[in-house]
Amino acid sequence: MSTGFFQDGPRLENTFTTNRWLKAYLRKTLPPACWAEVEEDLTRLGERCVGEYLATARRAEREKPTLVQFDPWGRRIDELRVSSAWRELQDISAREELVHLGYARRHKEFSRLHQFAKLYLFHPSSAFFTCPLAMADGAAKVLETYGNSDLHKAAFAHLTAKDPAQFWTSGQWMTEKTGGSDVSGTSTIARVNGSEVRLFGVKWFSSATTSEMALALARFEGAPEGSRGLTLFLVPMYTSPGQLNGLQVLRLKDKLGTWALPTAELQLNGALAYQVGEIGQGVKTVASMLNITRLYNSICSCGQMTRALDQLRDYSTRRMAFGAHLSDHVLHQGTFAREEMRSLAGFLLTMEMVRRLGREECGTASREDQDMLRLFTPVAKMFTARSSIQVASEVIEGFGGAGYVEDTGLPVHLRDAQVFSIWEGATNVLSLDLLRVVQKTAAMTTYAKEMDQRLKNLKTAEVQNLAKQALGRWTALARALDQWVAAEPIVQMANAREIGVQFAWNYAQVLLLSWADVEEARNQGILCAWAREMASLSPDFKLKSALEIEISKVAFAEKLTATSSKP
Ligand code: MFK
Repeated sequence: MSTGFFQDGPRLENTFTTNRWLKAYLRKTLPPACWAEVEEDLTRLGERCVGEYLATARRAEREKPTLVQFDPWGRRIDELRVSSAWRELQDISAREELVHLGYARRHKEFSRLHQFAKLYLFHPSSAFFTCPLAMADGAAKVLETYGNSDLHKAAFAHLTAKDPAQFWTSGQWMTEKTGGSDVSGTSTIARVNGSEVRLFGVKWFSSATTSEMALALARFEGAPEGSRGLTLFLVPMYTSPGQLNGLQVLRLKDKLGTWALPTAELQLNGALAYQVGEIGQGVKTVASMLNITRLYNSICSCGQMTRALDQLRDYSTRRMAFGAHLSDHVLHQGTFAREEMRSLAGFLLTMEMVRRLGREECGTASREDQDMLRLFTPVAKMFTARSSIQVASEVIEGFGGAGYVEDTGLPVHLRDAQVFSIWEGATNVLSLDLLRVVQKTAAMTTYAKEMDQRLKNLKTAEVQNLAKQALGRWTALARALDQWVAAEPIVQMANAREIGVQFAWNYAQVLLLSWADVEEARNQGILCAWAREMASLSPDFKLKSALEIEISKVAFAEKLTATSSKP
């Protein structure tokens, strides 16, 4: 028999005005005139993200994409059917100028901050439409940098359009059966026929299959093996409306999450393609796309964490257990604060990289900006991606059984978060990218210098006190880093992931202290409390030695089973 009790579910309000740090952060970071415009835009967007955009995204998730491969008479058509809501999300993205802002550069070097603040709010109400947006932005970056033909320029104009009728998104076709992280085994062939180039091969993961174009890696016939033999191509999806460009959609992937997003396997049977960048420089050319899409991955992880935490915070004030609201239980408070600090650290790291990206694109970046951008793009991505899984898991647990039930709309947080650490480079691959930067550039020296300067230049008393502890930790880490840089390759590699985590926590704390230092008293008090909480989360670090690495190989060594002694 019903008790007549019904639990209130979590409620969301304007996600900008209720955000715990975005407003204060932007107010301190943007010039006043720019901030006034951005604030108005974000206030409007924050309202839509809990209203019509969220409803559209939920509809897109309910009405999953399907693939119709044959017409009633047996002709191959490969028609991808997506919810009208998915198409609406594309139009919304154009009208919100979600890619356009980054290239129109209305706010000069601050344009990227405006754009990414919007993506941060939009992502959790977008059904992952941010994936095609990431690809569109990454492709625009490649074409802006390397484009040299009318066709390149036309594609760039579409990718950065704010008119829905003109706006295109892009796919990225790199992954093949032989490798996702390691593209050196790419077997797609680029065949030259007169002035045309046509691609033949299978692309194993094409996200954003509804896009109008893609950037694809392929190997010219006769080109060397390995990744140095790869070239990048622009491939239109259609040659005329409804006519696929020499390709077949083999099937849609049945994925753990991102249900509205059509991800497909494609067979390229002579798809017309247009070279971008130099022959044999495909990886280097596509890297500028990867660095953009990785920042998207980071900001979307942050948006997802914030949304999940917002829902739990609200619910905690409605749910009673053991005679008190959840929000009054000390263990719940501690759990929540820990996850919220993870989310804040990710936000600070990502926005700092976005700030520097804006400078780089407007020609105002220093050498140090460039070093830090290159060093911390993989770090921010690996940290936010793993954090979003952890946060989603804790949030779901915080809701108890309700968190595990589909129609509460909560399980999607965990399903979707899991893709962040896979999409655009797995954690270990990003750790190796971090190592690549350390080995090839002077970025480590720049980082060390910046940490020292930031910690020593803090002015206010409360912040300086915290800085003393941070400086102690940093000094110890810097010593370990010296050993790491000088270590043999196997030791460098084995430690790269943990080093990435250390970089993330240490730099995020220092960014938080720098921010606290310029805030007025009340905000400074809050930021200092957060800085203390964040400091308590940083794991201790000790460089793994060659011996320890040898020992850890035991996980893959042959098991001590009795099989060999079986008769
Ligand atoms: C949203 C929902 C999605 C739904 C489901 C999706 C499921 C997942 C689908 C996927 O498959 S996601 C995976 C996408 N793939 C990747 O993210 C690739 C990951 N692998 C890497 O990032 C590798 O590090 C890389 C392919 C780049 C390594 O290639 P190489 O050829 O072994 O690297 P190499 O030789 O070190 O670098 C070649 C050049 O590029 C070098 O420059 P130089 O020629 O001047 O020396 C590098 O410095 C440069 N480079 C590499 N990475 C760079 C870079 N430059 C700038 N930035 C970078 N990030």
